[in-house]
Amino acid sequence: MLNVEEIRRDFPILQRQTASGARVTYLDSTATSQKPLAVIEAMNDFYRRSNANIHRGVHTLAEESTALYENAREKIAKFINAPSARQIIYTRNTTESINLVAHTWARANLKAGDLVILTEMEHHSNLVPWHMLAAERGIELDFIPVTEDGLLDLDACRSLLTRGPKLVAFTHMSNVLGTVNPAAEIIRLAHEAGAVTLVDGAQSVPHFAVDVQALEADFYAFSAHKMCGPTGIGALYGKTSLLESMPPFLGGGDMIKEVKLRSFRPNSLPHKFEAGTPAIAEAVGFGAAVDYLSKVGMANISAHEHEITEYALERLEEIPGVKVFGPSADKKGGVAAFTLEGVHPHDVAQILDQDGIAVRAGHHCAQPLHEKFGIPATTRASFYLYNTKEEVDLLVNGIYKVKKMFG
Ligand code: C6P
Repeated sequence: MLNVEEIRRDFPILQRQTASGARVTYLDSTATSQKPLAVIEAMNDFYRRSNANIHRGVHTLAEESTALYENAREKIAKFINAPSARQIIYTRNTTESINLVAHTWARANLKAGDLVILTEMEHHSNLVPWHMLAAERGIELDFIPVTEDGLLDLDACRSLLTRGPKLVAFTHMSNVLGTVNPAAEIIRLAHEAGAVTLVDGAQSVPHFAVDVQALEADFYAFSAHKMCGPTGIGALYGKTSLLESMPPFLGGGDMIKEVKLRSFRPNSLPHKFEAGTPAIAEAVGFGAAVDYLSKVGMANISAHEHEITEYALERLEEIPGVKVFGPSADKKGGVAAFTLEGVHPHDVAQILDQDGIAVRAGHHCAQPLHEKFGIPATTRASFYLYNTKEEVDLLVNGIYKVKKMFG
């Protein structure tokens, strides 16, 4: 199990206070996680010692920086059990990873009338790229419904699959309901129906062990900043045969083997999809984040989050007027999105902030899901390896304070 007090010492930001003198209670890791010293120092060291452009120079610094960039790719591949680092494409984030698939694989393979299946619990980054393709190409979209208790309706999924979709793209874990979807089963069903699968792993990779080979995922997208790494970098995993058959994404330096005035030959994997000078220090930080999480142990992290979430749901549900969305703790990760009767979610978040409690309020980039539940917004608390039951108590006390202020 985790020694949370020791872990908290790894995160300098958790020691700070707000202007009012309150200690920071960070319950917003679903938006972005905090960064341990190991990540901050890896990036600092990179700029102090090794900074140079990659894949271009023969000098010592260029070779060092290239090695650091590529070593990080190896670590990331190992972290999700990808067969090869060639199958890890660096992107800016999950959003760009999904857009990469929509721009390359989908534009090369989908035509008017082809069906893409999504779910009602998707983040906008796994909705809007498909809306854009629907407008451009006339592809059809349909959605696996979400049940009242926040689960995907798998019977409805099976029936949608009889319509022969070309792609099934879904989130492994909802950023609002916290639902952990049965990814292996959905992928198996989708493959039986002849569809390619794309998994949005923005909320899964940071919180529990993900094995892309065991899942048999065709594409898997995630972001470094939600898993103790820096902003500005993410990854797309893909099966080699798919990645090799896809046209490049952006054109420019590094993604080519040869350029003539009127033509070019794309580079081999993974460089074919990485045009221009990439986020090199961020890749180094991403590698350090993966090292940090591996050292703590993903099984320990998910067990700790489960304990905190179970406690949080229990305590939140005690508060009259609070309604928590999503399934029970055994079917979800560390997310508790809730409404408080008679108080706008933004007011809840603002009053909690007076005591240093950081939560997010709004639709969390999942507007259709909120619409489904007939609400414009929720207040969302989310938990990670550094959160404690005492912080849950502070949240609960804060909500009682809000209730008192609003009578
Ligand atoms: N959700 C949240 O507060 P990016 O921004 O590309 O790193 O991640 C996008 C994304 C995609 N899918 C899911 C399930 C997500 O939760 C997110 C990011 C944050 O919920 C910021 S909106």
